[in-house]
Parts: sequence; structure tokens; C-alpha cells
Amino acid sequence: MTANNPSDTDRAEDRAEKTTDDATANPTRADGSGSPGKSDDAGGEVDENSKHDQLEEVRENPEGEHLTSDHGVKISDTDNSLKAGERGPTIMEDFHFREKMTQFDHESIPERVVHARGTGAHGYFQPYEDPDLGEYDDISELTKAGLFQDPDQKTPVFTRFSTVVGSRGSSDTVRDVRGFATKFYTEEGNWDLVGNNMPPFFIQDAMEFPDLVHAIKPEPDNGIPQASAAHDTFWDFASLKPETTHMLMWVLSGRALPRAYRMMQGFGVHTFRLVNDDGESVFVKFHWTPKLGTHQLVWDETTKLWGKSSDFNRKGLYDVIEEGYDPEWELGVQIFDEEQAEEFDFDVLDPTKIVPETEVPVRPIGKMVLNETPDNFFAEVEQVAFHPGNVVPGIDFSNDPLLQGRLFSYQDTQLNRFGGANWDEIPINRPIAERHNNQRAGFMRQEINEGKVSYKPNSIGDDDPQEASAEEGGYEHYAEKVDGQKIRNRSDSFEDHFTQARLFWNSMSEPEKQNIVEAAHFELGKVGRVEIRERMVYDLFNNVDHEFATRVAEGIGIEPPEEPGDQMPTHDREDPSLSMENRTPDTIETRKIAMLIDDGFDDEHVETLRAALEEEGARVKVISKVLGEKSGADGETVEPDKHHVAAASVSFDAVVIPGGEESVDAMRGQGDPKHFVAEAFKHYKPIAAVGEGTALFEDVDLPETEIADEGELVSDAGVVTCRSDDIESFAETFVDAIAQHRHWDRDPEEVPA
Ligand code: HDD
Repeated sequence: MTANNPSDTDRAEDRAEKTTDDATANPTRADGSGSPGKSDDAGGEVDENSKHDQLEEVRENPEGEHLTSDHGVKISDTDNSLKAGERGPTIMEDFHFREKMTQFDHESIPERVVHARGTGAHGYFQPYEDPDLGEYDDISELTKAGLFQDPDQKTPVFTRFSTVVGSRGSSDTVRDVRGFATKFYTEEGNWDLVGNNMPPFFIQDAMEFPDLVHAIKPEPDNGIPQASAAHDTFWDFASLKPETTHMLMWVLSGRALPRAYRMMQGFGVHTFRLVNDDGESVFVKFHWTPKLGTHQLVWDETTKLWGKSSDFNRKGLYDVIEEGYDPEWELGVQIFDEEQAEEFDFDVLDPTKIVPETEVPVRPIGKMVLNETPDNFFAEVEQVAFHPGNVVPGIDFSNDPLLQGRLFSYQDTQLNRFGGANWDEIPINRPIAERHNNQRAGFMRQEINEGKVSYKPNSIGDDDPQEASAEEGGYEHYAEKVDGQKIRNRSDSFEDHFTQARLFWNSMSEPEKQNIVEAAHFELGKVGRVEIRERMVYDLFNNVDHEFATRVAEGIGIEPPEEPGDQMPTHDREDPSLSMENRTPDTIETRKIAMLIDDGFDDEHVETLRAALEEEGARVKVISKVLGEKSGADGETVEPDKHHVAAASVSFDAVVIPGGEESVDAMRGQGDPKHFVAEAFKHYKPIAAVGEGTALFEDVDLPETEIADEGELVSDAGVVTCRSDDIESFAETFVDAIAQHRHWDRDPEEVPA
């Protein structure tokens, strides 16, 4: 196992250097005008820094400057309003008061109707040098999209991750789908891949989206519950819509509780098209695969995180990038043509279906690295506006009716969020590719378009700007032959709702199945109306798998169904790629490890363990009862990162207790370290203790767990204990246990934490 240790580089300095070095190379600034998009070099080259440099034009830094009004007038006093006499009323002419207050009164904009809460980061996309594309050696055979062609070119991206249901101030770790939206600032214009962390969707037609969202959002009479599907209206809707079944299986699984945004897959969901220079097209599904593996939290842990660390996922992304670890995803494609699509036992236009990897493998074509946090949350994360209709030549749509509806909805919703048409001029949304058209006006127009002409055709301006042919890079829609009668109906090929739900269930390990069952117990247990619970069990789950339906029924006071549902498929197919347990690469990079100590810790233990864990890319945080320097038995000192009141096991991936008699004795007299260990055990996390530290594990009484005797090193279901001098082997064993992420072969039910 090797790790990319964080560099000591100061990112701000790094960026400043980048900007200076590349200023002359950047086409948007080639004319020195300093105004975004003003370049003589139409359609100039894009590189990793192009977006960064464009944004640099609008960045503001008050360092060493005077305070001014919005109009640039220096302000002498910003604390006292202008009054008629020391104790008199405020005077109308106080322009500074009026401006400051008006700006404040207007500083909130509508939150997104879904995906309101999120975070984002800048980075780049780079095609692979030697993509393993099977029969297609060269991606240009599949698509003419420029961003995929040159392995030396890095295209800037901005990615926003989000929860879906909760409002902007809700908690991060709720059970929910996660948004995974990427804006590629390509030479040919912006391409937005607006996906989720789960590959199917709830519904088949965009027409149903307002109903789905109304059902899952807080109930309209009392506005309760926030950020949760666990209430009557959602399950009422779901139970009456069997097409939701496949997606519900994903939502009940650990996929809906991601450990981190950097440990989450992403999917374009719909079938899209790739189109090559000859106008030929294949179908494509897009996949993002995280380098760090796909990992989940457990339910009890997530609910505790709502209180202890409600920004857990958002802060997690910010912290790792700031600390110098740059999360990476591989972009993969599943390619299939119309004939292959005809052969599948589902319709590729139905967004409630996946194309199983057992049918079409995922071919890696490039990578995305996120390496820069935003400077300003509002300007970048809140104002970024995605739209699946933003495509570039070489990428096109399919007739998926959900996708078709999205192509209207996103443009429309931005008008609501931004109050006008010019949201595409806002720095974060602005393309690097040049914009020339006859749009001129609207609220908050930024661009100053020169000349008399804003129409086509025109002779006064030589008919500029000219339309571009396909050879010149003009976007041409794939010339699919379409012929049909107007019909408000659903294709018969969209009718099977259970085959893939069963495939998902079959593909889960037993602990993953148990997680799904327990999730259903919680969600349906919160549903007051018994008839809704019954419909879910009898009409939906019992048509997925009889045993599944029985296990759910037993936890929610419903009579288990006597026999399988009459629509239950009988297949035993599995797709190993669906189980997160098969997505655990051998790495502990960026995992957060809690090291609990007090005065008198064993210096060698602390030093050796920290070095071994950091060598593998983990982030070690020392925790003690109170802040302030702690001294080791041999005189080394350590500054704790956190004290007990501000630390909780739920924020960490693993826990280790080094030896040192005085240190361990102190901790054995404190409740927090014991709770820490018990809770980490309950959440299936790797825990380790060495030397005297093992006594703390004995105190906690971990059920059915073997603890090392004198001279031994024992590893039992992720509990690593050592009472020998071989600290290096102990550290290695612990690293292996952390790489496994969670140890499901444990039975923590009795642990009271
Ligand atoms: Fe959507 C936001 C993903 C179906 C309408 N959606 C939004 C975001 C993501 C998705 C990631 C947040 C973008 C951001 O970070 O700003 N949505 C999906 C996926 C879907 C999907 C993967 C199914 C395949 N969405 C969908 C449908 C509709 C919408 C069927 C309506 C017809 N989605 C919206 C929206 C949002 C949105 C209301 C809210 C804020 C925004 O667009 O910019 O227009």
C-alpha cells in the first residue's frame, strides 16, 4: 500500500503562483483586457488553470485596504449610524447605513427546491493516456467531444455534491440520495453531468417529479419531518408506484449513508448518446468511481452525527482538500448500441433501470481530481447552476422521458433562483469558451456587447456572429429518426419493476441485507397508517424477495406474507459490482484515526503508530480530556488536536489506545474514552490497543472478542490488541484492519453505547 501524503504546500501561495505563471498563456487574457471572455483567440485552448484564472479576474481581497461603500467611497465609521444629536433619531441621508442594510436585507436567494444543501470544489478532468477501450482503441471513434481526445489536456471542472430532500440548513448524514453534479469548462462550451450517487431513479417520467418531491418533502400541514423520507406521505406515494421499488432498495441500503463525498460513486443515471465525427452514435452510461472506495456509515452513527457534526460530509471534503489530499474519481463509460439495447430485458430509456456491469463492463476513460476549495461559498457553491441540457458536440440525449423533462426544468429553476436570465454570466457559471450571440439585456447584464446589431440575419454587421457548421464545431443534434403518434401513455417496455430490484437484493452480502431490513424497519416504523406499511410489504417488497418481505414485516407489526408475490421474479442473478463490499480498495488514505492519550503516554507507541498510519496516508488526531500539552513517560510532549467535549467516535474511522501506565490509568477513570471505544465497536470500526492500553478494552467488555495476553498480538474482527514489543507488526495489522473499513463479522448488539 502506498500513499500520497499531504504536501506541505501552502495552497494559497500555490494558486497565486499558478496565476502569475499562466497569465500570459491563458487565452482569456491574451489581449490583456482583464475582462473574462474577451479574447481575440476565439475558442482558445483550455488548460487546468483556465477557470481559475478567469475567476481570478473577479476575486476580491481586502488585505491592507480601506473599507469602502459599494460604490468605492472610503468609509470612516461603519459602527454608528448618522444621528441628529448623540441620542437623536437616525437621519435619512445616511447613505452608508441604507446601503449596508439594504444589501443585508436582500442577501438571501431562494434555496434549490431539491439538492439545497451541498458543497463543492474545483479540479480538473483528464482523459487517460491509454484508455482500455476494448474494440474502440481510440475514443474519437465513439465521440468527437474535445475534452476526451487529448491525454495531455486537463479540462477545469467544478463539482457540487448535495443531499436532496433537506433544506439548506439540514444535516449532512441523513438517509438520502446524494447529488453528484460536475460542470466541465471545455473548449467547446460547458458540459454539465448532473448525476446522483445511485444509478437508477424513483420514477420513469418527469411529469411525476413534482409529486415525488412533494411526497418526500416535509408534510405540508406542519412542515415535518425535515430531510427525511420516514413519514406517511413518502411511503404512501411509493407504495402506490411500483416503479419506485428498484430505487427504494438503493435508498434503504448503505448507499444512502455515504461515509464521505470522496468515497461515493457517481452516475449519470440516464442513457445518453455519444456521437462521432461521422454522425454515428452509440448509447452511453456515465460512471464515476472513487479511488478511495465506496464506503458507508451506519444508521446509529449518522443520527449521532446530526448533532455532533452536522456538516460531516461537507466539512470532510473541505478538510481533505485543504490538508493536501486531492480526491480522485475515475470516469468510466458503458457503451452499447441500438441492437444490443434491443437484446436487454429492460428498456434503456427507462431511468429506473441500470445496465448491469455483468452485461456491459465499465470502461475507464479518464479521471477527475478535485484540488481546490472555493474561496466563497455563496459565489461559487450557492451560485453554481447546473443544467443537463448543457452539452457539447459529441454528447447528446436519449429519449428517456425523465431526461427529456429535466431539459426543461433546470433552466426554468435557475430563473427562480437568480431572479432573471443572466445567471449564466455569473463567474462560476460562465464558460471559458467564448460567448457571442444576440442576447443583450435582462436583469444584471454584465457583458457590454459592442455594435448596433442584435439580430440575425443582418447586413449591417456582416451577419456576425456566424453560425458554425459541424466541421467548425457547431452543435448538431443526432439525427435520430422519430416517427410516432402523439400519445400520453407509458411504453409496455417500462412495465417490469421487480427484476432489477431483485438483482440488487441478490447481490448484497448478508450484513448489507440486514442493513436494508433495519432501514425498512425504521422508515416504515415511522409510518402511522398501517395500510401503507402493508402495501409496501405485500405489493412491493414481496414482489422483490419473499424472505426480504418477511423480515421487514416482522419488525413493523405486519403479518408476514404467506407466499411470494405473484409478480416476484424467480431469477438468482447477481451483479458483484452492486455490493459496496466489493468496492474496498486496499488503502487507508484520508481515513481519520483517533488516538486517545493522557499524561504519561508511551512515547514510542505514539510515535511509531502515528508514523505508520501517516505513512499510509491516514490522518491521525490526538484526543485527550483537556487541551494543552501532554507529556509522555519518557518526556516527549504532544499537543492534542481535540479534547473530550469536542470529540466523538462518530467523527472517526478508527480508534487506537497507546500504552503508558499513567495515561491508561487516567483514561480508565474517565467515561469518555470507554464510551469512545464501545461506540466505535458498535459501529463496526477497527479499534486497537497496545500495552497497558488493552486494559481499557477489558474494562469496556467487548462481547465475544479475544484480547491479547502477555506477549501476544491478536486481531479479532477488527479489534487489534498487542501485548508484545513488536509495535511495527501491531501497526501493520491495524492498518490492514482499517483498510477493510467496517468489520461486519462482529455482533455489537449488546454494547450499550
Ligand atoms: Fe434534478 C437539482 C440530479 C431528476 C429537477 N438534480 C439537481 C441536482 C442534482 C440533480 C445533482 C443539484 C445540482 C446542483 O448541485 O446544483 N435530478 C438529478 C438526477 C435526476 C434528477 C440524477 C434523475 C436522473 N431533477 C430530476 C427531474 C427534475 C429535476 C426529473 C424535474 C423534471 N433537479 C431539478 C431542479 C433542480 C435539480 C428542480 C433543483 C436546483 C437545480 O435544479 O438547479 O430543477
